[in-house]
Parts: sequence; C-alpha cells; structure tokens
Amino acid sequence: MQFSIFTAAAALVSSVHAANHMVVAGKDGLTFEPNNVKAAVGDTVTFKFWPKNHSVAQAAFAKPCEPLANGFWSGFIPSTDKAAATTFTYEVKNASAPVWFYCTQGMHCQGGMVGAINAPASGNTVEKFVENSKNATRNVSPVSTAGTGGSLASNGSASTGSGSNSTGPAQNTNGAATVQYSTFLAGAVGMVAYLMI
Ligand SMILES: [Cu+2]
Repeated sequence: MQFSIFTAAAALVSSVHAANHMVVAGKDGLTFEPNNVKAAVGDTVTFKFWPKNHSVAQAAFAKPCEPLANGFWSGFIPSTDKAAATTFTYEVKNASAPVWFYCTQGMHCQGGMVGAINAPASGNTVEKFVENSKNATRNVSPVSTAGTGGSLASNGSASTGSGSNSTGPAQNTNGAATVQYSTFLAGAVGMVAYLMI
C-alpha cells in the first residue's frame, strides 16, 4: 500500500516540477522562439542555436543590447548547417523577476533577436523590450567567460548528424536532469509524508 501511494505521489509530483523549456535561437531569422518563456522557479531554459553564429546574453529591460552586470552569457555558438551541438541552459531562480536576453552577434539584437523569461503582460512587456532594442545604438557582448550564469552542454545526438533538427521534446542537459531528479525526490518525499499523516 505504501509503495502504491509513493508511486502515485511520485507520478503527480514529477508532472508539476522543474520543467525544461526549449528556446530556439536563429532558426527562422533573427528570433528567439518563443520570445517570452513562462517558467517556474527551478525550471530550466535551454537555448538551442541555429546557423550561423548566435549567442545569448542577459540584459536589463532598459538596456536591451548591453550585458547586465553578473548576467548570464552563453558565448558565441557557431554552427554551419544545423543546430549547434552546444546548448546553453539557464535555471530560473526567481519567477517573479523577468529575465531579459538578447543575441550579441552583429546587429541581431536590434534586428529583433531578443526575448524574456516571465515578462509581464503589461508594463515592461516583451513587445516593449523588442521596440527598445531597435533603438539601441550598439550591440555589446559580455566580457565574462562563456557559460557564465548557466551551463553549456553538448548534445550527443547532434554530433552524429541525426536528431539535431528534431522538433521533438527538449533534450535536457545533465545539469537540468540533476535538478529535476532532486526536485522530484524532495517533492515525492514531501507528498508521502503528507499522505501518511
Ligand atoms: Cu543572433
């Protein structure tokens, strides 16, 4: 009985915690798709880069094409004919604080290659961020090390030449999988404790 309760609780918990959200960078022009990710605390956002050479850096809302101090930075991730094997994953620490980002390549930021995590529906919206980015006078890359504020990972399937253009489910990095597992365990234990009271 206890085992079945645990199993049910585990199934429930695993379905509501720590999702991984995929953001496609540069696949259909100068875009991040989606350009406003709705994510909860503990969720991860993985950026997957299409040719030819894009990046993602965190910005402040008021300065769309300049690095935010201590913000995340993927570095430039080149690819020739399909999605790059390297992905960049950011973990959401605070779901109530919007996170703004942009591509630092050329004038991609001004060209619309910007986005957000949890941008609000009113006030500082992602639409306003896009508008502001068009007026930025320059596009600045961070000076921090590539991978700062997140994790770079190599997608094994991409190196074999298959699967990298898949539109299937997001592939987690090892880091994301670890986060999901630990959250899953904590949630499952909590649920069992609750059910046994
Ligand atoms: Cu770009």
